[in-house]
Amino acid sequence: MSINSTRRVGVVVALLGAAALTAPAIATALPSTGSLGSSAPEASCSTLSTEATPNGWGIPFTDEKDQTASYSADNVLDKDGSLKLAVDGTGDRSVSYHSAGGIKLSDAVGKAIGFAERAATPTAAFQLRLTGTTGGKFENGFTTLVWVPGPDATPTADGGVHADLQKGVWWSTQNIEGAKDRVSVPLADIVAANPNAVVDHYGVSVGTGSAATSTLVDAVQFNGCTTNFAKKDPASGTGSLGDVFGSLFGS
Ligand SMILES: [Ca+2]
Repeated sequence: MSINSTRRVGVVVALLGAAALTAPAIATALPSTGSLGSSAPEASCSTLSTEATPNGWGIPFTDEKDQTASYSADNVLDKDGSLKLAVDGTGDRSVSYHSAGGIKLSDAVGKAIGFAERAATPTAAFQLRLTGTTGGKFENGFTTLVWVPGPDATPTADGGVHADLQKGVWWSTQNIEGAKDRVSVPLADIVAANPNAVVDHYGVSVGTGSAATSTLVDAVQFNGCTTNFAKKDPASGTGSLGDVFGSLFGS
């Protein structure tokens, strides 16, 4: 090996090292660029959430931090696992959220809301954490809208999809215009009565009030984004690093 080729290898190794150091920084910086040029911060779409790489899914609220969900190798409708929601009694709750970036509720209901579930009976609920609602007790208009499976919900014993929940009925944890006393009403009616409502977080949950139970959830759909929950990262987890290498060596 000549001195020149040895030196070239050294340069390549240095480039690889730089790419490895740079790639995570790029990945971390990306979501923040979404806020440029828009009044409400954009929530990035997380198409995959795994035990090692939750991609923004979890519990950002300290008063709910113990109500954790877990990642399971058991499947709903695909082959890579799911999100497991489990409670051990009526006082327990299990939930996972993702930022919705403060999009308008009226815009959110223009796109499909849904998720896949496998449990003996339909169990999981969908949550929309709002601010900007009208008529409630909180100054910032905070409430949570909840969709729960009714008697006509899609069967889930062999895996099923709760689709088009934006057309369904929801109840509100706070009394607000259009949704009072925890009575389920059409989401469209809530939207009409709360024109300034925005969605800060969305999520899936079990409890409070359920007897000990568990369910598997997957393919959570909101605002044009579907998140696949999987137990493990894909085997080709170096894909993004490979792209960096490709751009380095392609230039
Ligand atoms: Ca999955």
